[in-house]
Amino acid sequence: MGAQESRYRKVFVMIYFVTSNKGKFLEANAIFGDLIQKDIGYTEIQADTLEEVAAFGMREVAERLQGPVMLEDAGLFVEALSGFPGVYSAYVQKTIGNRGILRSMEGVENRRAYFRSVVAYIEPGMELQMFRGEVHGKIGTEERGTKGFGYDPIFYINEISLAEMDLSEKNEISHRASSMKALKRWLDENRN
Ligand code: ITT
Repeated sequence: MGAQESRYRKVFVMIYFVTSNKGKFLEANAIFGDLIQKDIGYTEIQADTLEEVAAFGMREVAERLQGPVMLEDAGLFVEALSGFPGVYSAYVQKTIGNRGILRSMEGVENRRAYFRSVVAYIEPGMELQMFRGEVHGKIGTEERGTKGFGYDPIFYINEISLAEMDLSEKNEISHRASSMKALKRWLDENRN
């Protein structure tokens, strides 16, 4: 392969990760190593599932960016709140935040909850691919830790909150790590 061709290949294989969330980007990039963050925004429709939100967003984004593109929609699903905030997680985090979730869980015994991540990927000439990951845990009774982002301080696994874990520890177990690793496996098998 000549220098010119190898330079072209390198540019082509770099994947754009469309997200406004630096924390997400850092976690994903710790798995891929060569992602490019694109904070260009896209329409997040009101829908029943993360898959619908991701697929709709991807249609818009794929028209605006040439080359391999991924985006991810994630949510926190609390069992005692019938899956809330779920697809409304971004809005709820911005409005009532972690304190609001803790307040709505006061006196609630069933603290079970999970995070779900759906990553969508497309490249020219290929069909849309989606991969899902989940991590199950509990809503704590207080915010703990300063690492991570979003709901991490109130989401506990074995008495430790995600915000108390280093990025590498979170990436051993998280919803995002699972969906991203599934995408990475698919890319390793399906791209030259
Ligand atoms: P983009 O859509 O621009 O990627 P976002 O932060 O809006 O960024 P989501 O809609 O996927 O991302 O996330 C919904 C909410 O859930 C948002 O408030 C996040 O902070 C939060 N969230 C997502 N993943 C999380 C994680 O791993 N730990 C804690 N909170 C998370």
